Amino acid sequence: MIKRVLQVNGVSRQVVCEPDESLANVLRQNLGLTSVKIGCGTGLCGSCTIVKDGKLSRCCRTKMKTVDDYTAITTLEGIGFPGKLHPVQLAWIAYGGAQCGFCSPGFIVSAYALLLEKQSPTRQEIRDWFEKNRNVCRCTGYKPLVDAVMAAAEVLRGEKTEDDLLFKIPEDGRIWGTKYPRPTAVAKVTGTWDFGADLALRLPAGSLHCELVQAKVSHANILSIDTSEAEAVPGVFKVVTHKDIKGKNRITGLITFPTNKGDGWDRPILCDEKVFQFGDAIAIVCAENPKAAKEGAAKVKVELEQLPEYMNAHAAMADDAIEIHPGTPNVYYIQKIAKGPDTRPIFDGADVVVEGDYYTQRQPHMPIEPDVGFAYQNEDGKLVIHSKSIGLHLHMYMIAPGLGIEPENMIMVQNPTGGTFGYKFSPTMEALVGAATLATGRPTYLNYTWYQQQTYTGKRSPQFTSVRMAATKDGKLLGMETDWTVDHGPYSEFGDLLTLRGAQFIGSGYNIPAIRGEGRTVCTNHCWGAAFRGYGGPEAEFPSEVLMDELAEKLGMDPLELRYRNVYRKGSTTPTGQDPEVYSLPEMIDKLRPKYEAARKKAAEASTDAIKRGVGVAVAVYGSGLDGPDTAEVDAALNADGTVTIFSTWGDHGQGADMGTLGTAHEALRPMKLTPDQIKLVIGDTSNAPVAGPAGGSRSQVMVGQATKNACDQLVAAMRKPDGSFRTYAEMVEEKLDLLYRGKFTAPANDCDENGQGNPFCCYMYGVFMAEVAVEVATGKATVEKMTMVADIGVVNNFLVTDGQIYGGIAQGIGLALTEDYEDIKKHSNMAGAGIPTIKDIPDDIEIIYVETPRPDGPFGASGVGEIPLCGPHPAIINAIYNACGVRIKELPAYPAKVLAGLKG
Ligand code: MCN
Ligand code: FES
Ligand code: FES
Repeated sequence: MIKRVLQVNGVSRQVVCEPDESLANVLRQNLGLTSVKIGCGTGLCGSCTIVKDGKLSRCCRTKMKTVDDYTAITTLEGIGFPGKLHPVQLAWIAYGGAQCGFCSPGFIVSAYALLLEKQSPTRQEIRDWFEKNRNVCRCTGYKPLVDAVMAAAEVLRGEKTEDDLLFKIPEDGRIWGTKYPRPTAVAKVTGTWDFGADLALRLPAGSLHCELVQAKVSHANILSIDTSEAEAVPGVFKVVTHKDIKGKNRITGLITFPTNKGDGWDRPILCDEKVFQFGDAIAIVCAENPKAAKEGAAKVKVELEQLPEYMNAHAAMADDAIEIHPGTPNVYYIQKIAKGPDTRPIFDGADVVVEGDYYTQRQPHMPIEPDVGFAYQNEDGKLVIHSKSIGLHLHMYMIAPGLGIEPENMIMVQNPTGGTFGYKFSPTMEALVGAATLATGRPTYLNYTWYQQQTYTGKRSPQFTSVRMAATKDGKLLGMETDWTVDHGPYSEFGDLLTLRGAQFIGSGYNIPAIRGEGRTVCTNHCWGAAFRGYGGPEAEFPSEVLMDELAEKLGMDPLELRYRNVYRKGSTTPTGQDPEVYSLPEMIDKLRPKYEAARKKAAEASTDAIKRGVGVAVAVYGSGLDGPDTAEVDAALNADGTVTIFSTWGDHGQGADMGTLGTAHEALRPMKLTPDQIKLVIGDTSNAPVAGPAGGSRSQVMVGQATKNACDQLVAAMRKPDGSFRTYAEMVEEKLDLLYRGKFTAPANDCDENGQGNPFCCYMYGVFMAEVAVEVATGKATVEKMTMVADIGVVNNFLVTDGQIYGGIAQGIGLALTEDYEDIKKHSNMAGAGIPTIKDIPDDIEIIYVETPRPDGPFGASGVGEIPLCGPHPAIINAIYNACGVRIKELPAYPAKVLAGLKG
């Protein structure tokens, strides 16, 4: 142990710690300064940024033995706090800089240091600073952060006042359709929004630290597991294996369709007979401290018989491949599409036919906050599990039989969450901490390292897609044939539903009268397929949107014009045969056209021999909802002081369930003339709120929004007196009127049939994307210089949120196009290796044009937004690369080496 005296935020603080402990952990654990967040833990993300002796430092990498006595340290707590915010914090709120908020403390400290050094930085200097100091954000697309620093600098220079940064409620009192800041913003910009690892520091004494014993191979039989040496390590309380699990020891994958050849019970909580993928959990070492847990985990002996590893769909489909789950074929689900007449005669008679093969990769979600959770038994003996779950009730039903506990004896709570982008549509560690607590009788806590986050949570499923299109010579689409193969990894979880997305969204946006095709879900030994923002949309729309450009070229037609001729108009139907709910695509393309012409002219003028520039477009459509009659419930209660509380399980990835709920409830409660702070939010606890459904499929604003509105409408109706005035709380009690109302909504939609035909969604989101790209001829490196999105997401609840959703989604689309992958388990296991976009990868110039077409089935006309911005950037970028330099990339990501090979070849 060593002792140090540190000058922290202007005061002397003494600490005693291990010499090898990190400064980040000491600030967090010994001094309670939890604004210092630990994301990557390896110096790559900047979430632990502090000022140390006048310089920025990523203190997760700093060992205490290298820190001198009296080192001066400034953390976010020393810069501003609730009630006295620094201008940078105020600006972060005003510009929507904190979505999930996990990166915010590190960024704000970094921006604070920049503004001490430079009073009037340019936008480029701010970008260079964040790049140099490795501040990485996965939510915001960076532009709002640069906006915030510029505004804070103006305040610090006296050109603007702090008051200028505060949101002013309009005179009519309405916050719907404004930039009202999200209610969690102050906590997020002050580092007081407690994420799972922060909450875990305050678990009671006696809580156990968990460390996983994980597979280091991708496919094997387990011959034996020996825990004896591990259990002898001082401090180890128990090593939990499959033998300790009282239930089925399986997480159900909730098979959606009867034609699925699996039964869904394929994912072990703790491996018993087999290892199915790298990182699979085999045992949990529960110990009094993290060190003992780690030491114990290293001593668990697992004897394995290695089996052939099928690391992609083609390998698993080979004739000699063994069944990964014995008894279930590796190709376990087939989805057909058959719309309109037979396509064969159409293709035979068409003026033009084009076809191509495409691949979208295993995109990693890369939240900055690694997975974290804890469990305990409450005073009623119920098992309470806290995690990053964005589908609390769903996860409860998926893990309860495996744990051997009735759902009514469980409570699920969502901790403040540092981004998920869909990976938390899957249970990850919920069943692990649940099993550990049931086996030990103690509270248990598990915090993945970022390496574990990357190697042992689900990813976007890679997809191989072939598409053929037939058209007349004037560009009218006549028919389409498709074939797609989804590599879903070893676990079936929602794999059939994902494969259905190929039927629903390949070629979506266009009226294609005849479609035939088949998709299949394949079990492999690479990382399991989880939902990822867009869930099948980016995979489906990449092939058809690149092929549309190939068709345009063959026809000698402008690609935007080809799209314009074919997009949905009255009388058109979607690939599933549904009438679109609105027909805004022609108007959206009209809005883009002048910008497109200007961009093409600019690109032509700015191209040189060394740097080629090009412009690419893409259309994208995605549904808001789970398929069919999607349902949500929300409660609204009148409080004694006249305020209203909303009880909801709208899951919050960081997108803004808080603002979504507040904006919708405030609008619905407007007759009562409540101010926003008179609406209290209780979100994310199954013990006090009904089933809102998971926050996936960009469904929440529509489904949960409608249920919220319905609950509020009922309350308002109950409070309204015959003369139009409203009952007080006392009058409601006196008249024995209910004080709590349960709002419900069921989408007017139906499931697709075996041919992929039906009306699966009541609301869709539409996007038209334009990418302006520069390609460096010497290296093949493509840089996106500007992105434009025309978005129809219905009527907007909150523009600060939807702008942020669009910037952030576009940034992930750029990553999908150019840099991101999780193929090589070694190389892609850290943020940099896996290609997370840093600020230099994302243009500062991102333009959003809204076309707000009210949706008949959305609350106050709203549709969803979350996923659409990630459904179109990648084909637009790939089309732009082709238009710049003539290289058509059909397998993502478009690494420089691939483009260079194309340039040379
Ligand atoms: N919204 C709005 N007006 C509209 C539509 C939506 O103001 N017309 C707001 C909503 O109030 C909500 C947000 O936009 O705050 C997203 O709403 P919606 O599209 O309904 O999506 P969900 O709330 O169901 O969120 C899920 C969606 C998905 S599926 C993924 S994945 C995702 C995403 O949103 N992951 C995210 N956005 C993310 N953003 C962040 N920062 N982090 C993630 O992990
Ligand atoms: Fe320290 Fe990522 S840089 S946690
Ligand atoms: Fe930056 Fe979520 S707000 S990572």
